[in-house]
Amino acid sequence: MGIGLSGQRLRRLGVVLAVTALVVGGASTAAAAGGQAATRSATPSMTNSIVPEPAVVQPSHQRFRITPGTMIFTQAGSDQAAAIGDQLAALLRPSTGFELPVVHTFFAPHTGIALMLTHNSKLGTEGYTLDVSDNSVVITAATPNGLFYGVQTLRQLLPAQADAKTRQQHVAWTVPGGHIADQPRFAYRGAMLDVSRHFFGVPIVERLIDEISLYKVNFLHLHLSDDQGWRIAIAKWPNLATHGGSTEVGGGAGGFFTVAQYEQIVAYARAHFVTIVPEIDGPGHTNAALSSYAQLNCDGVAPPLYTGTDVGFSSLCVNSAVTYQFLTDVLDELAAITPGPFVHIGGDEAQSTTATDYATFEGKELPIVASTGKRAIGWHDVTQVNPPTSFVAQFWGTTQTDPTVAAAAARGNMVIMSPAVKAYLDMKYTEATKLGQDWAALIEVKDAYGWDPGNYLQGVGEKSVLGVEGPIWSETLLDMANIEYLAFPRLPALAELGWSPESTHDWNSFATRLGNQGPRWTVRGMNFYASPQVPWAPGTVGGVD
Ligand code: TNX
Repeated sequence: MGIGLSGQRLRRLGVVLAVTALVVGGASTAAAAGGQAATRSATPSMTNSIVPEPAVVQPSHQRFRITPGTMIFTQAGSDQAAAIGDQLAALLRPSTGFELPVVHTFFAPHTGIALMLTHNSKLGTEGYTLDVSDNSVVITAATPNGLFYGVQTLRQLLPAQADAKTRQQHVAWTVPGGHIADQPRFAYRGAMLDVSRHFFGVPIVERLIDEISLYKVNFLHLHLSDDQGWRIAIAKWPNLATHGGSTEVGGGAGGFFTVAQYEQIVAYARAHFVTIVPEIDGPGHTNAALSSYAQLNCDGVAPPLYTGTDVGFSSLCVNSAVTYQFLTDVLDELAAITPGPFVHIGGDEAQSTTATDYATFEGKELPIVASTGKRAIGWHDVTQVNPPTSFVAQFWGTTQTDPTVAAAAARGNMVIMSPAVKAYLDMKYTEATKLGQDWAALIEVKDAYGWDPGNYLQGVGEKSVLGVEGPIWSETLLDMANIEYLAFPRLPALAELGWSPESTHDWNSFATRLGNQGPRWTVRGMNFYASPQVPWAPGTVGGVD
């Protein structure tokens, strides 16, 4: 299981490139015939390159050029601002070959690139401004989060080669001029990785954090337990990881995160302004735990490990005290290594638990989560039990009406929107796609983009929506190339729905801006689906399924 593309894949890419070029040409022609053509272009401008689309963009005719003498200035007294400056320098030094010293300063200088903290509360906790003139690039924000997002926008305004790991010759490192004022529509913009069905280690999770944070995604939900595998070491219940983590779908070796590895992920995420949301699923999706400890089963018999892909066959023993001791121990240990505010309790597809038992179980688990100081998120199934209003429901349904979720929203519960027919990143793009599943829908890029999270589920309006999340379930996914193929380009589409004002949503604009991500992904060595719906910019090499 490698994090890059295998040699065989790279050889196949040559063929795919030729095919992609044909397909893309055809798509552009078809779009042009409709008079609504999204355009192909390679030179970044403030209007054709940024995903998610900023709230306010005012291009100018000026332009800044990064040269061997350019310096990066960061707000004096802020370690986080300094760290963001260092990240930018570390990204650009290999490709430009420039020194790019990072210097701390109290006031934005007249030349160079400056990352400045201000007290301007209009920018909110994640907003920023970006001003590019002939002489300088100035990013201001009220928080380091905003500075980080300003830098992600700046990266997208640079030529794609900026992301290269080796020195690029004959590139003018030009940033198009203008003014951007930006802040997110929703506070929660998430991705989920299922490390249970197939286990993915620290390098893959870190690479995914790199890729999602470029699109201002700020939460990564890790699905740490399911029937096929338990993926986090718990000191008081060690067999969970050593036995329950010892296989995966298809019978591979599986694996689990040690506490140190989990903490490494949390720290890496934090440096990219991503908050980890750990999930321990229950009462269903628990075969790996049941197999690890006989006393968690009502009949006292541990079932064998499971490597198939069925759902709905397992349940913790609801009327047994040891179940709640187990949950208390697990959630205490997990909360202690999770700095973020949320813990996800699953709660989906509990077909092997009666409705009464389900209510009993959730009624006992929710206070246990509260006792750890964390706020519970769960799949929307949990709204059946009238959870307290602090509970956040993650909607994964296939319809646009769900009276139980609407009633919860009316009571004050917030909702994360992950409708399976739009936001499930493990759904196939088309019937021809090999990876992924199709139980909810086939989801092409235009479908993934074409909905409004604040006006989708009846009775769940903008004010009840905490944000969006794209789950990457991994029944069919073996490596990073597989993950990337399903997440890109649909995750950037979802990121835009989560960040950009509804008034900016426009397929043709998005398709053009998305098409300009293609060369960046190619330079980064990412795998992705070169959808024929998108006018990929020259330099895009599509990936393989
Ligand atoms: C449904 S969505 C599930 C998961 C599967 C996924 C596959 C949800 C809360 N449960 O157990 O992995 O479908 O698409």
